[in-house]
Amino acid sequence: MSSSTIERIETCLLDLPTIRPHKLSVGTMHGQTLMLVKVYCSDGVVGIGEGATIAGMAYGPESPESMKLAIDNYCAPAMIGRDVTGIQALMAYVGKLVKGNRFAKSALETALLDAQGKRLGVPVSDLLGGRRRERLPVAWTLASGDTAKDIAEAEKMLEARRHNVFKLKIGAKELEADIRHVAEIKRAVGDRAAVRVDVNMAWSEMQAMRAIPALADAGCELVEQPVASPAALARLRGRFPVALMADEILQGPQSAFEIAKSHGADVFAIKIEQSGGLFAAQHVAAIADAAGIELYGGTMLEGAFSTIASAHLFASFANLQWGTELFGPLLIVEEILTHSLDYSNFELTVPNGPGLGIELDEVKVKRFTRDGLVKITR
Ligand code: MUC
Ligand code: MG
Repeated sequence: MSSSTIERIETCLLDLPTIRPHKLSVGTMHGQTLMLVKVYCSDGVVGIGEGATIAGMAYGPESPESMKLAIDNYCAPAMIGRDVTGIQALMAYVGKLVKGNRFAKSALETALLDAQGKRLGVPVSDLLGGRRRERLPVAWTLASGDTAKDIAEAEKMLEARRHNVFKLKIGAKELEADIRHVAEIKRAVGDRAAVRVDVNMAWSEMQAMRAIPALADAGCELVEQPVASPAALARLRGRFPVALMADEILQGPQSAFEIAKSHGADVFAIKIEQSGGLFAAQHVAAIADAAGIELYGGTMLEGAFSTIASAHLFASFANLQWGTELFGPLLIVEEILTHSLDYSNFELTVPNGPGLGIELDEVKVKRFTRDGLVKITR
């Protein structure tokens, strides 16, 4: 195969409104900012990647602005002129020069995989070992902050056959109010849908001890990241008839190994960005499989590019016992694609064209680009 090198790298920030306010215990989102990165290669191929996070810097250590800064000032200058076909070697080189910045690296690795797939005429899932499934179950998050509104939203989703697994964002209110909220929603949807909760680390261990049995009684099947401490999560695990899932404490393979060693979770919410890229997320999955920990395909409420990169990866997993929550593009007002993604019958179809198999709509990109600014590194 002929070699190809990187000629230029472009980044921009897109500010997109959400379809409604999205309320988490860490903050309320009214919009989502996507950091898009385009890698232009000497053979004419262009790869696209994306970085996104939740509620500015309230959720994690990176922001779309910090991802852009890391790429523009440190990663991109080091990557210009380098061979793009050896993705792991190139990302290892970037890793030597730039520590941390997992989300920025995930965006770059996504762009390199998209480019390589286009170059070889194969989907990204083929570059990750091949897909085991064509469609992925997709949960929806009910997070309007109002029980009646959430029930109405759940009914709409069930009616449209778009989602029949609902994750409720709790942890911002009193325990009793949150438990009532979950119980009312589960009562309303009954056997037609599964109900899970995400506390986003808001509880102390004592609060979790009080709340989790009540949530189990209400019919909740899974509690995501109830507490911040990995040790507290490990102590809670196995005490209640409900699965406990690690999310925020899962920051790449090393943390996955530590959690597995302490029997610290029943389920891992794997996210490509939090893992530090698709290959690192593959390692997290391997650790989970080896430890008997079940898997869930998580999201940072990303737009189409990170969502579909995640879909290619999750489609290749041996185990995906809890499905996915790859609904990010549906929460923002525009998909920014020329062709819509296929969300139907409670599932998302994994595209099978070359690379990620999706195409950016440049007109929409222009409309939402912050200050019309694109940074180019040559
Ligand atoms: C999280 O904490 O899992 C995923 C779905 C959602 O609504 O928020 C995210 C982040
Ligand atoms: Mg979570």
